[in-house]
Amino acid sequence: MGVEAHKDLLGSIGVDVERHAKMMGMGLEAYKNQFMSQENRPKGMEYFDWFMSEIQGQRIAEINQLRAEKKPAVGTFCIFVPEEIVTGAGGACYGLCGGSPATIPDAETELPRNICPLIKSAHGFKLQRTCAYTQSSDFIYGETTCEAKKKSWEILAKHHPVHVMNIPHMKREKDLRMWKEEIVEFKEHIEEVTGKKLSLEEMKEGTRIVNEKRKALLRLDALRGMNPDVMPISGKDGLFVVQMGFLDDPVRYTEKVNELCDELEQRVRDGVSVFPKDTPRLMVLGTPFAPPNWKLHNAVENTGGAVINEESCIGHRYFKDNVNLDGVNDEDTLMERLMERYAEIDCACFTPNTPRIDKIVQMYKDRKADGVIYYTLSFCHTYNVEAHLVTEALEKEGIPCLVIESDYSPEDAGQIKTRVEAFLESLTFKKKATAFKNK
Ligand code: BJ8
Repeated sequence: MGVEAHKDLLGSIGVDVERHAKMMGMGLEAYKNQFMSQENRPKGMEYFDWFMSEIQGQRIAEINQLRAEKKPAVGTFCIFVPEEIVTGAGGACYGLCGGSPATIPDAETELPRNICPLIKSAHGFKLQRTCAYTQSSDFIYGETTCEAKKKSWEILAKHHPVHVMNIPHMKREKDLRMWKEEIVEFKEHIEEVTGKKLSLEEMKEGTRIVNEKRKALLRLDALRGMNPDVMPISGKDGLFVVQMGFLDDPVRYTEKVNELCDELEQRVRDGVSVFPKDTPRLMVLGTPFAPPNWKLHNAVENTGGAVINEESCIGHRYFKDNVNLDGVNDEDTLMERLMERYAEIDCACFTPNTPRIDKIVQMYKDRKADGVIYYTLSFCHTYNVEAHLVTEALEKEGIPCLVIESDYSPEDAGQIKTRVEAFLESLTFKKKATAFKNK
């Protein structure tokens, strides 16, 4: 079916249909070349290939059907948004387009050039009206995580309703109290949109649904990275599955991720790996990879490496913690538990953020990885500055690390490839030397 079949709907929600169709055509072509050409892909990826073909078609129709039933549709740019509440209200909470360089020139008519590409790309999608998710949302839920985002909401609000959540930058008692109030306020805002009070049971059900989704993703993460001898799925496919988790219906998505994991478990039992033995296995740390930002994964996996995990918000940081529902019998306790879960997020916007550093070292050891790439988007000051402390800790542990700062333009793809190639060579050499020493 695809976008063509939903042209009228797209037009009715204000999408620039012609420009949108052109962009989607390019996106699907890129997906075909970069993903569907991989050999020995798990059969379970067929669902995600289908979802990609309907990403701005059937899924948009589903979201707009929910809106017609007075259910909320909330667009986000950050994992701090309590999606459990939107899900509990029967609505859709999804990530908005923000990973393409094609919308940046438009954004630069309103925003400065020297800010993070994610913010500019997302802003440009709104100005161009080429993200059907943005066009479908009742409101965009912004947060005060970084300086550039915080200020850009004021400009974005001229074009689309925006509701901003105040995220503290420290995790002291008083900060957490304020955070809980923000979650309560978010719930009240959802009630305003739907014109209906949310019951405790509905919110608990929304929480159960999202917990299950995160559990499935944690399962996928373990299958990707915990067995050094068998890597049953490529890093690119692994990343793509996680990316789609921010758009798909959570119940259907969880079912499909679990089906894929069943197949991957079988592959592990049968020793079916998509990479040759001794392929250097890398963890990637840092800022989120919004689709179609596949540049780094392509660079690694086209030059003989494998990405086994993303320590990122489109990755492990998103699904590492769940909401504890044990003994939750009233709304106040639920709000407290939500706050506790969200406060576990170790985004670099917090100071101090030492748990993130300890976690990275532990993850590396658990996965018996060969090296890490610390990846930041250009002008992301929080992750760029935090790189110093992370690389210092990695060095102390003797963990090989390559730092890459990049934006969405294709111009540095060649340079990144060369640097990744050299890094992989050094890891292969180290592996051989260790094997020789242990003989
Ligand atoms: S919880 S990482 S999703 S804020 S990359 S826009 S921080 S300048 S995306 Fe993020 Fe939430 Fe944190 Fe995760 Fe700013 Fe940095 Fe750009 Fe960023």
